[in-house]
Amino acid sequence: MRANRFYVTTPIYYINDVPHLGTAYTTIVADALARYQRARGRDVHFLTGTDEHGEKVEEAARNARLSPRAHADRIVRQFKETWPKLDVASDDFIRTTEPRHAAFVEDMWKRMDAAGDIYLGHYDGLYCIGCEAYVAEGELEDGKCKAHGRAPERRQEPSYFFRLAKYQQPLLDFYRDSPGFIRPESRKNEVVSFVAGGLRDLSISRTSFTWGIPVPGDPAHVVYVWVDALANYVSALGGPGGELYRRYWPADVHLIGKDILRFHAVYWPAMLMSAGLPPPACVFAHGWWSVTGKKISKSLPATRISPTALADDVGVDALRYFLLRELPLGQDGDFSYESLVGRINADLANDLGNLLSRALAMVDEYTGGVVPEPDAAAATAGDETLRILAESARDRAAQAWEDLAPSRALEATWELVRAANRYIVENEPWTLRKSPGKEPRLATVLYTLLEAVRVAAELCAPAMPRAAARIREQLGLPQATQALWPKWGDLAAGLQVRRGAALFPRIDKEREQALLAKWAGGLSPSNATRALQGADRPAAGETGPPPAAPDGKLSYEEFSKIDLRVAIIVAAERVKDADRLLKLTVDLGGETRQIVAGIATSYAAGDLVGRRVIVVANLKPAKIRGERSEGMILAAGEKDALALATFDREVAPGAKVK
Ligand code: ME8
Repeated sequence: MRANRFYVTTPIYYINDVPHLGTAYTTIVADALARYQRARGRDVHFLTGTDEHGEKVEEAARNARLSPRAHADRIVRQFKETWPKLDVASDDFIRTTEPRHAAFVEDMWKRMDAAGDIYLGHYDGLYCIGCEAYVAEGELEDGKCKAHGRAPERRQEPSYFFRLAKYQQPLLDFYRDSPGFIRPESRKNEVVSFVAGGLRDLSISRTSFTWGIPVPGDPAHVVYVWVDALANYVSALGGPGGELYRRYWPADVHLIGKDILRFHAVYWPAMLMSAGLPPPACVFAHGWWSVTGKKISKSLPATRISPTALADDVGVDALRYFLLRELPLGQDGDFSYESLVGRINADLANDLGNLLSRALAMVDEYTGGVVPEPDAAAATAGDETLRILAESARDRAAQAWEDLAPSRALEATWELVRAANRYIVENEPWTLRKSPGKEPRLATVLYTLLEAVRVAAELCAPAMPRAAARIREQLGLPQATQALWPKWGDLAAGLQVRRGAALFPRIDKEREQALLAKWAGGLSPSNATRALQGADRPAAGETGPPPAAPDGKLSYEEFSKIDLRVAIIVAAERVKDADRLLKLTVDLGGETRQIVAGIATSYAAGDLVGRRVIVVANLKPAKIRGERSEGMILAAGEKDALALATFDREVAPGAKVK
């Protein structure tokens, strides 16, 4: 990377299809890389766009009964609308039908021609429109293209050729001298052996259709769509004479899928060498997503996941987190809804969401919501351990983002999130709060905890910009115009924190079922909507729970369905305008919940904090006086003299009551 500059690109997508999970993946990864680099204060340029010429697009327009231009405008609008909905913030969007693009394609052609690398010949071969490339007989399976499942057509046409063969040795030398050019490393060998096996000159013009950029000096030909498309990375910078070109070229990363590696790692650097322009620093080919085991394809509706619809169902942050975290960049992966829900519940609701709500609930309750001043005299080795871990997580995350390994960056981030959750349990702020003279220690613990939350939020920001912004806001921090890579200790005491709704609500069984049914297309819209809204009564005609046994006795199996857990009350307050109700925040080990309990006439709010109680943890959430209640606390006795069920020795929060 040139000092302080970072230029990252996605492929420009064909407009024979709308954005889907695969194209969204590449674009979200590129966006996260750009956000990380911006957070490091670098001058970032992030480019995406659309590849609008060629036979494939001409064919798609014909099928849609539109002119290629009208078809292009229609699909391009969908791309331009989709990316911001996924919080993709590119600096530019290039369309190959723009004049600025054609200008550079012509310039590049002339440069290659001037280098003596273009000649007129005749092509006779098999052409796959899906690939927009000639294919060799040996690459076919049962006479069909392996990638597109269609038989290529025999084409005989006059064609201009690029002297690719001449660049065999220069390319091999370049790969040797620029070891970081093809990544991941595992993909490099396949390219090197392809080139070492011998290169044939490349056909770079077509006469069989007209939807393209005319060849300079011979308008009977249009420029081959791949030559046209690859040029976008430079045309978008205004070509070699442009200010942006001087600032950003060569690109730091062309992020692509493995399907188009050969075009980027062989043809593109050879064309640039011929045109006298430097090649990009790195082409990174990521892996392939399948959907529940199947290739994403127009003919398989179940694989046609709309990324924006999915983001509407689970939240943009959750979708982005999942895609970045689930699959190490470079590897193939299978998308399944169950694993999406699993990650949301485990990593986002349980780990990060709970960390935030636990921390804010305690600060709200114990210090009136003010970030306390830590007291160096009250610090312990445990605080220091958390600081060291936070700094190491930050540095490992940075290294991982630099290495183009988002999944590893998030793994490091989560080490901090989990350590911060453990820090709460180890330091028991609710006990400190009730111990006279422990105020300085309580202040130090709460400060350290909030600082860990803040650092974790900043580390999450490249992947989940909304969650990071929300955490900043709840911590009372000003919204940075630009995310900043965090430094431990920067959190100012005195800020006013603000509690709020769950950052990532847990997807409970019922909602999960509803979502799964919706995604499988199995729910009627009314039932799906009802279930998605979390309605708790079965609809008319639906079967309810099985009737109780006639003698009223439960089987052990039925009893064991009740999930009783040990919880510690970490905060309690009265519910406005309700004499009997207290709103409790309880710590269930890895999880914080809000429970509304009718015990206000038996207990004062302040006496409850720190108590261990028994919670029915799998009770359906309910709204009581407008407050969400996610469980029930066990108690016995008359209504004004209730006694809470508790324990006669210490048990860890979250432990099962049997
Ligand atoms: O190839 N898994 O455009 P394209 C992961 N216009 N990534 C996927 C994917 C999947 N299942 N499906 C698609 C083109 N992608 C040319 C590019 S660039 C100068 C010209 C992503 O619309 C992946 O990045 O077919 C792949 O390389 C790209 O979409 C192909 O997009």
